[in-house]
Amino acid sequence: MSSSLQTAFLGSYYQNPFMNASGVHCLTVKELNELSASRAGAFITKSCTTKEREGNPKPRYYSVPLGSINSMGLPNKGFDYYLNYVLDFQSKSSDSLPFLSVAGMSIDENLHMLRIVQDSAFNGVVELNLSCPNVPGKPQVAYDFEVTEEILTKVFDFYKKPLGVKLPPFFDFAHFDAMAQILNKFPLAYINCINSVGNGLYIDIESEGVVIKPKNGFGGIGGEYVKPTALANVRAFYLRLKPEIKIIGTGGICTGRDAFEHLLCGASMLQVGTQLYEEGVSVFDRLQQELREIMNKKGYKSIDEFRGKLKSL
Ligand code: RRO
Repeated sequence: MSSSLQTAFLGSYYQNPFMNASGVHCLTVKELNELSASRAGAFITKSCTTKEREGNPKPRYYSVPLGSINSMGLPNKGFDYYLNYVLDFQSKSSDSLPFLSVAGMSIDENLHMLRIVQDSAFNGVVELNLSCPNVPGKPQVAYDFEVTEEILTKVFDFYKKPLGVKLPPFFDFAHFDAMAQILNKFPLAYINCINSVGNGLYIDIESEGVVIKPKNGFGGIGGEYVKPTALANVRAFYLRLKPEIKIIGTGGICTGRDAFEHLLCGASMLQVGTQLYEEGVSVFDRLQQELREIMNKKGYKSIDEFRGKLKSL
């Protein structure tokens, strides 16, 4: 019998664990419809602010051999646009729950959007993005541990629906420990590791210049470059968080093997960013086929048989 990729997540069943990473192929209704019609197990909307934003000047995304660099600057169609989309989706589809990503520019803006979601008919999952690296003058929230705790305290004062947070990569055991201690205080549904590796610099040797316009070429790095960092973050938090907090693995998923590695580290769902940008929504067919082949070869019938079971030496 062929392996099943069926995934239980927050009380819902998804046909497979793959979804887009917020920001890729999810800005417009057209793109979101393409995702929901694709073989992706689930989808998430572009991180949004209360009002529509143009984002940073172009060029602001650049593909490089080992991944991508972006400084999009949170372009989005505004909170109402995405809330209406997911409400409409859930009224037509009973099987999988949609994910709505929010990224307010202040604590109050996040609380404002979440209050509206709380009072709405939305029954999906909210991902609170605490890690946008690209808004000039706005540091990534989750690198400030005190502010992170303050936001989560204020959010869970009133927010009772499933909520996860998108985290930036951490690079030190002291930071894994400190962040996990904060996250464990809250009824989080999940964390998503990782957002792009913030403020990298890619240089074109021909022009002797940078490749994206905003922030003098500095931008978030994604793709193959970031997989080891992503895996480390998934693993570090899997070992530190209470079991009720699930993990979505994001970063460097280009093949079924990358997906298998994220699952082995403990991820429940998997998000694809750079590779989806490169390949379009057919990437989800290929990834499922490749993951299934690996599982068949190893004799695994379900993901639960190996999830989180990375061996130490
Ligand atoms: O829009 C962006 O520049 C952006 C966001 Br909000 C994010 O969370 N991560 C990223 O790499 N780019």
